[in-house]
Amino acid sequence: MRIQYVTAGESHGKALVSIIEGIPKGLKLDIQFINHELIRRMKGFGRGKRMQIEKDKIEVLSGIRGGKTLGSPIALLIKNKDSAIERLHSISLPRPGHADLAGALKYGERDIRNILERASARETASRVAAGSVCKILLKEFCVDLLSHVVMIGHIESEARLPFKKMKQAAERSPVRCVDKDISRLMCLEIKRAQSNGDTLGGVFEAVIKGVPPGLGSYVQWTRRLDGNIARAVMAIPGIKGVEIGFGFGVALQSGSYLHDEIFFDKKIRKFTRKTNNAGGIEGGISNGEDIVLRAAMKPIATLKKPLDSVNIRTKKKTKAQVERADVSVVPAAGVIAENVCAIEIACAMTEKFGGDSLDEMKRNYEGYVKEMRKI
Ligand code: EPS
Repeated sequence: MRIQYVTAGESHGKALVSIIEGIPKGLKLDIQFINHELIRRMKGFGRGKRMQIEKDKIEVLSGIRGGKTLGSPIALLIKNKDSAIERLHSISLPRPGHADLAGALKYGERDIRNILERASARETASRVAAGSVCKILLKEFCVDLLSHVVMIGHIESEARLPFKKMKQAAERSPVRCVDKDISRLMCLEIKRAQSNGDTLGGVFEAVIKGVPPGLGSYVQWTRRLDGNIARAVMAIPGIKGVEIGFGFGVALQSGSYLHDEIFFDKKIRKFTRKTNNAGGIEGGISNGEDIVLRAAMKPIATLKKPLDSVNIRTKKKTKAQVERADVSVVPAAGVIAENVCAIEIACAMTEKFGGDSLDEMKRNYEGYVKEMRKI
């Protein structure tokens, strides 16, 4: 059985909820770790006032006894402090770039409030809660994930470090950029956008380490690991492009340059590569190298200097709605991507190694690794 999850909750409703099914029995859930992931999502220079109001933390509603999973669905609750949904004013001025107009047309809605409450990126807190449960499962199999910001506006960082160092350096930076000087420039760029009543997008990179070869499959398009990862990352609000490995750059390279040549290390009895342009996935299957992806995020659609729009009730020309909002959320998007990727990898792991309990899953995993060595 694959892991499945759903989320519920409006941005200013009582709470956000995640229900996750398919996590094996016997996994020790570190609640502090889950809460820490939620706080990581709230951080980043460029965040707005809402993040000063909330202090996201989970309450476990089901699926756990004595600190360990029962194998039953896990329900997690995050209470909203700003939960005034019933008292909030109605909205009729759609923001270009937001779900406002398309959502109003789709649901036959004249109050955009009823659209934006669920379309808000606040929902991603529930995805991070579900993702962090999957991160805990992946830790049992030595799979680890990181994200770092490589571009905000026009400011770009080309710095790449070994996994552990990159993870630590991203955590220290206010914009999750591993280059200190570029970090400072990114903060200045965000300040400049803020003083102009504007917003900024950017690019983050995520790296997944320790993924065994053989996750995902080419036998059915729905099982391709790259397809599932790209879908999960593209489904983060504001994401407009996802690249795996060399990404769009592959179109410019010849095959002889691009493809990662195969070697065999007799000592450790392992196939090795000197390059990883494939980004760890070939034929829709993990190949044992790090999975590397990047995603481009558009600037936030709520502008202090609003763009032209049309009042959906009167049809008169107007300026778009001005709301409390963030200036840039690229660092947070990276953290969300880590967590949704953790869900996809955990899905593929449970698909391959199955098992109702963690012990059973581990036995299956170890057996597979042993057999793989014989090839
Ligand atoms: C968010 C909470 C929201 C926004 C942001 C993400 O809070 P509020 O709307 O009350 O200020 O800060 O939402 C958006 C970027 C969006 O486009 O809706 C959060 O928890 O991440």
